[in-house]
Amino acid sequence: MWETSKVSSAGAGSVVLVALSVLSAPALGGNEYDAVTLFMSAQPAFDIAQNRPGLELRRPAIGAINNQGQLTGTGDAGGNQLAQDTRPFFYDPSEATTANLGDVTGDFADPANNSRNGPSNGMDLNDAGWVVGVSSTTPGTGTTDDRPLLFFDQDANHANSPGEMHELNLNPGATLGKALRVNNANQVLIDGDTGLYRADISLTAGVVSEPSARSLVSATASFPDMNDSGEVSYISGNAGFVWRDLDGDDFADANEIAQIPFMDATITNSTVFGINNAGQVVGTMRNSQARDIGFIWTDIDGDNIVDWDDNNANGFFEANETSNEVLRFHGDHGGIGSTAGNTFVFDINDSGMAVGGYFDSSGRRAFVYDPLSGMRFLDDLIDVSFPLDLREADAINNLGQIAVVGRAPSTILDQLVLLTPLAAAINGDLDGDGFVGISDLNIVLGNWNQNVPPGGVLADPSGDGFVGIDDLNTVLGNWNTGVPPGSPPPGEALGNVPEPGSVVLLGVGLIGLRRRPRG
Ligand SMILES: [Ca+2]
Ligand SMILES: [Ca+2]
Ligand SMILES: [Ca+2]
Ligand SMILES: [Ca+2]
Repeated sequence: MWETSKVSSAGAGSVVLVALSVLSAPALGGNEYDAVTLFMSAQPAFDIAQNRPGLELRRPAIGAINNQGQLTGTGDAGGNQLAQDTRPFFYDPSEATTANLGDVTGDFADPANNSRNGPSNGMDLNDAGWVVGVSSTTPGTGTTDDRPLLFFDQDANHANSPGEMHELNLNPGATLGKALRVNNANQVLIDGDTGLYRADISLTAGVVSEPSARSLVSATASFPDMNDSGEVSYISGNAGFVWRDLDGDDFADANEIAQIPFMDATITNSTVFGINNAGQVVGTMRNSQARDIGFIWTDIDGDNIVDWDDNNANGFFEANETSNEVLRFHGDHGGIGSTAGNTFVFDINDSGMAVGGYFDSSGRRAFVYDPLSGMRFLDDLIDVSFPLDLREADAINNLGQIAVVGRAPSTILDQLVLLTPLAAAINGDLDGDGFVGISDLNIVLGNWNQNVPPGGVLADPSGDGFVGIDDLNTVLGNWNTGVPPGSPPPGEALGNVPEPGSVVLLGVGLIGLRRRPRG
């Protein structure tokens, strides 16, 4: 129930109060995500015309989803999991199609061809739809023929048309390479036998150009991620690192590299899997029982150092020590609260929603974490009739869409599943009941003038962490959108739909009032 004092403190809500004083708190819960398996989605017309083999979408291998809902990862052209049948896929939601991107030599892994090239993979894509990955260029095994690829659907036919697949240059001194990440500043992370480099790429009218200079991130690295500021997280040896170019010289100075602390002196292992545009980093730390403990690090004081209370001053961040910068999952955190099992956090979006997998002796479960609701298993947030178990969540975008690995019970066949938040289906439908109305307005008012965790869809449709005029206008601007709960079946007359009345007038009148306090 909203409180009069909260709304009044906004200075502009007194009219709203009168109109809504009898409203009750909304009912929440039920399904939060629409789940769709993309395992065998349709091919684009172009691929069909070219007789290209379709791809089955098995585990996307830390694949990626962008803010258009496009996906990339690795598909299987043969259905029997042979290495030479794997090719990058490009899922485009505008036609719900999955394209076989082939490799840089134009080999699309036709199972009837006995000399098809080795495995190629899609690794990442940015919001413009640039796909990066690795292309094997010969039928041989091994990595010596690996080359970095860049694909862009220039003609918007959802498929790899002639001229759209590009081979990128290798790193300085390198004989092989793979493109692992791309950001919205057109930077690409390329790994090879001389290290992990950050490269600036331009793609104009189908032509790629690359400056010769690249920034060496690390001589050895795996599983890197990169945000739009060019900050890079990566694993090297048994430790996780973050490079932030604090002096902006495109050079990884020693003082710019943060190491994720180990949790224990006897089991020295920490990993990182992702970094978002707020600079938050996710991964795992390992404790003295060799359990992987997922974490989110937020560098609150901006010194690029993981700060914690090292009570015994031994340089290890042990389970009984605390930090206001590091959130750790289970054991010492009020999430699932298990005392066994391992938690891997694989990705985090820009509003701090993180996804990953919880693994123990009884199996694997995909989870989502958000600051409002904590850590929850995704199986519990979808329709109970969905036939697959959700085993691992690999990627999340800023719309809250999640790429998940699913598997039917008693099988070993991994399948790519896309989860889309139901609440986001209609802008302003905060409680996810498919209709924008009084209950949604009440959620905004109930949190009026409050700072809430960024991205908490329950009370902040604008996603900036503060509930105010923008959020009110989002609800009012979509008023009456959708189907009111309890409506008669189609064809029958609709009952009375509540109108916001004077609230609408107030909202319209306040659209120009954008200044907002922040906490
Ligand atoms: Ca195309
Ligand atoms: Ca620097
Ligand atoms: Ca710090
Ligand atoms: Ca310690």
